[in-house]
Amino acid sequence: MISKYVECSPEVKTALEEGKPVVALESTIITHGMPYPENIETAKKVEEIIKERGVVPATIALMDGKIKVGLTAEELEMLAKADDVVKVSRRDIASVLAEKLYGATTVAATMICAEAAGIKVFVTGGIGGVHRNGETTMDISADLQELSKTNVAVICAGAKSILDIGLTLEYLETYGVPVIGYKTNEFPAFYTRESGFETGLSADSAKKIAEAMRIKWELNLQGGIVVGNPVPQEDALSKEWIDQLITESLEAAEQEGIRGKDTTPFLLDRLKEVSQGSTLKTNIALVENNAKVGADIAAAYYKN
Ligand code: PSU
Ligand code: MN
Repeated sequence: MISKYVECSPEVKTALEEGKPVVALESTIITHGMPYPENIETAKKVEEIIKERGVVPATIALMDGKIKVGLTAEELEMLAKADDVVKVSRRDIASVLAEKLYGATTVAATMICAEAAGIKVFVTGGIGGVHRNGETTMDISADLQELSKTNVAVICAGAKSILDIGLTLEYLETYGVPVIGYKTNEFPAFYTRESGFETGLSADSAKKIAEAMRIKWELNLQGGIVVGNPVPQEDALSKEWIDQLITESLEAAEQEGIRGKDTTPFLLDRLKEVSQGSTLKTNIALVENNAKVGADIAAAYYKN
């Protein structure tokens, strides 16, 4: 039944059939996370990095009533330029397919589509989480619930401090989601290597993470794994500076009445403006770094 809606590119299909490593990539980062043309340049670069490591990249989006797994260069370009693409989380998938709209998948939706296609590793920039004051607004990304039920490992640079990182980690702990620091014990905060919060778990190699994935799922411990891979030191921003910009941007969002699914894209765009592009540069660097680690994890997982 599921395969009726999933359309894999020929490269992805062959790799999956032959048991070769594949890495899923999300599309919201392209449509709502970065401006054109940096979005398309990054999307292509990330695919290149993964291919260089002998792994097949599979960018995921909804088009023509299908879940497309592995996009052509034309499809990527179209998504990167379009301004009418729907940001799709779990709740939106069925309606966007029914209406045959263009849909960009968030972390939650990409996990669902990757699992439907049989992909176990997914690389992104940062995960959604509990927003600041989430305990009263109840703005908690559906990414967190998804991580508790869908068996895909998500390689990210942590979560931004536009979120409440402490509450995000508490939520993940409650739902039994392993958060593993890659070569660190501290959960990274996207633009910075530090967040002030420990992961509780850490791994020193892609092989160890691949082993943890295998054991978790062999034990039928349902759900995903978060791998927190800190941004390289040379690309990290100063914590004091970015914290200040984030505080100002959150105030601007409040004043402009930005809510719900528009919040994250609004904050990303504003941060890019007020930092004169520094946040975008760091965002690109960390996604590329995640692609390297994610490809290594996929290669190790499929070798077992
Ligand atoms: N964080 C980023 N860039 C992004 C996102 C998060 O640094 O593009 C996107 C991801 O697709 C993530 C989504 O799944 O935002 C979370 O949105 P929300 O908070 O509305 O659940
Ligand atoms: Mn939200």
